[in-house]
Amino acid sequence: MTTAYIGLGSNLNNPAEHIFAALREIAQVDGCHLTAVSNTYLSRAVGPGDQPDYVNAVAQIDTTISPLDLLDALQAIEQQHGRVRDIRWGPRTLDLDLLLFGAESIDHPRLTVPHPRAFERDFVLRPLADIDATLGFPDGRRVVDCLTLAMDNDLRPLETSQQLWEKLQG
Ligand code: A4P
Ligand code: MG
Repeated sequence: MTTAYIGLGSNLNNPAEHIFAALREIAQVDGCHLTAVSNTYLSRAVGPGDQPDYVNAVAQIDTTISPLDLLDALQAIEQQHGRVRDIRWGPRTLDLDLLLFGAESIDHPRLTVPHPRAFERDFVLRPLADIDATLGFPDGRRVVDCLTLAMDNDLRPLETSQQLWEKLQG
């Protein structure tokens, strides 16, 4: 059993609903058990052009499947949400990033873990710290320390983890 963290982001077509539905779908993946969710945040988009704000969150799961099988499952969920891959960092209905997979460092053509940009993004680090303020990366850096150095994307709290968790149970 491995504890893994998934970053969720959406900035098209009612982002908060995509995030909520995706949490449900992650909980239903075979071999995955949803164990915690972060607060959700609005954040200023990093990327080209004038894009709507994102909704961002992080999910914690316990899983028995391999990292590549988990990536396949996450990409299948993105596809169900009508994700179109055109412009890098362009607006999207749903982006699911595998942020951490236990203490593993993975360097595969399809999968880099920890997610290479996790260290510098407040919209990843803050929700990670919501779930576990003691969390660290495989290289020993602590999430909370990275957060003090991260770029500021004007995070605004949207829904608390508790509200979200109760809705997920309902
Ligand atoms: N891939 C490699 N490692 C991973 C991983 N750890 N998790 C590969 C998920 N995928 C991983 O991703 C391209 C390829 O990365 C995948 O096929 C997979 O094999 P993608 O989702 O198709 O493309 P992308 O998301 O446009 O590119 P990229 O570079 O992954 O973008 P990011 O870094 O995910 O950034 N601004 C705000 N405020 N909030 C956001 O959430 N997100 C992005 C996307 C940009 N700006 C944002 C946000
Ligand atoms: Mg991505």
